Amino acid sequence: MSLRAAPPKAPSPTPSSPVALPPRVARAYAALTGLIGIAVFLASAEIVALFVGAPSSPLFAVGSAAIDFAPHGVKQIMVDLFSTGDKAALFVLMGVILVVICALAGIVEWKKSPWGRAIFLLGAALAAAAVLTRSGNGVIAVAPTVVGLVVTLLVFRRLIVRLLRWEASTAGVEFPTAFVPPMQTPVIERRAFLRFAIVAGAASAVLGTGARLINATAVNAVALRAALKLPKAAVAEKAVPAGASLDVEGITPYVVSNADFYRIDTALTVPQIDPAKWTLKITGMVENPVEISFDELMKLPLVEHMATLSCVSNDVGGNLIGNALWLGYPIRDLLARAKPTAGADMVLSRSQDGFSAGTPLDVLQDEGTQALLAVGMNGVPLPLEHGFPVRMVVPGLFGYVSATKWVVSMEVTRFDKAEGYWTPRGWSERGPVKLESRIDTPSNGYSVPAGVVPVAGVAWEPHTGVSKVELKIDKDDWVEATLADSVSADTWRQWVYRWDAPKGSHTIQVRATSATGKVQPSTYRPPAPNGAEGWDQITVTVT
Ligand SMILES: Nc1nc2c(c(=O)[nH]1)N[C@H]1C(S)=C(S)[C@@H](COP(=O)(O)O)O[C@H]1N2
Ligand SMILES: [Mo]
Repeated sequence: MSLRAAPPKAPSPTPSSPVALPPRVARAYAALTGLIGIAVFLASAEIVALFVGAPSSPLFAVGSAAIDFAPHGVKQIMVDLFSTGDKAALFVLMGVILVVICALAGIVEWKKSPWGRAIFLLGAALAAAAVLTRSGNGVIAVAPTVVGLVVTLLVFRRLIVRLLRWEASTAGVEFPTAFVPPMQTPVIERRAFLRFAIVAGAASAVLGTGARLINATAVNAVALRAALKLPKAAVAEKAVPAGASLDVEGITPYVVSNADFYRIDTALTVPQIDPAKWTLKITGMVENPVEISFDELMKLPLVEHMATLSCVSNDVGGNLIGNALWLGYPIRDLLARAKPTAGADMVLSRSQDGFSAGTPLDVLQDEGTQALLAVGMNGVPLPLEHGFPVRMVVPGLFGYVSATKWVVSMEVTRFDKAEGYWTPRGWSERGPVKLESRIDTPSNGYSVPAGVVPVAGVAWEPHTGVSKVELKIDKDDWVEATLADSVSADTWRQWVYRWDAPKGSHTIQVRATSATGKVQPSTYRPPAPNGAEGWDQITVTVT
């Protein structure tokens, strides 16, 4: 018998002790970690959405995208099985799928990092895509999803590392990666994992539910817009003549789709307005202050009017211009109710987000100018970014002095007493749109094969109209392009010149003549303070 005592053995936990971690149990904990991961994601995203706007919530976006994109068959089965509860059933089904995938992500990360995190990354990318497909959501709307993903990846990875350490400690081995603090006993490692899991899970549940409830009750204009049906126009616009659209590749379409329509505003996030709570007040120098609700507006005889809207910042050759079919009520008729008093010469319209525009009163009252308080754009309710639920559109005036989106009030006043948002910022008090023309095709700097090359584009002077478009190719004389038709003088016109292009490098300039005989001036002027002037020009190489 040896006198030397055997070194005391580290007490290895028996399988029944609470710190033991058989692989089956570890796997269950890994799955749980994936569930905590999705809870952290949803909670942090909902919290960020409190600031960015309810429609930016990935939960909302994925839910409503699922309703839009669920294949018809699935929808029908849902309706058949659950009658009116079809949406709830769809969401339960999605929830179950989500739980399974996230639990798997936990197990995958536990077994083969970083593939569990990759699953979260992929899921977040899909959620971001769903957010971006919601009309009204701009790029900033992905912020909740992105922040949610970053927070989730950090918390989720940390949880998995804690679990792996606990596992390693029970096996009496070192956790393979350098991780501070150094490995502790299984009891301490187990506690560290559980404590972190409980805190992350509970905080997500409490804060996420709270933020979700606030977001769910916040005005969600995306959902309200989707539920809105526009009335039929009492006065329809003339049909677009077949000759308004030239068959030329690369030319801007006569009517620009809402998705392609340029957007300019000072709003960081798109205002969320509930039509049921919207009113427009007409105040100031009027005999009869007027207040009209959205419901009242929709019951009025609405007028369809096609008009080209343009931004004063549009440089020569620029694309801050578009043509659309607007549906709305003539502002002139609302002003007639309010009865402006003598001496008033301006209407200062204000938006919910603090923008304002000063529009000449006589333009708004003019019988021949279809200035609209618009609710529709190209047959659908105004997209959120184009002013949902109500905006102004005034043919012939730049947007900054007339086209107030999310409009909530009109104050009848005087130019010497009030000014619109851009006036003190270096832009003119008045902003009639200038006569301009643009070459859409060929693109500047491109090569084209010799032969007949269609040179084409658009020309405009909304409310006056364009009567002629000419091209100057190199030093040759001006040649006249063919003008397409238009619905009225309030819209731009397409034009084309079929050019027999000889080989070599060529410069092409364009100029328009208005319906009143004015020729577009050649001297370049920049957009500030009241709109660019000058001829658009391209250089092409014919090979
Ligand atoms: N509330 C609000 N309305 C606004 C603006 C704005 O910044 N805020 N910009 C104006 C300008 S400068 C233009 S050119 C038009 C652009 O309208 P769109 O974004 O629908 O093309 O909106 C006008 N209405
Ligand atoms: Mo503008």
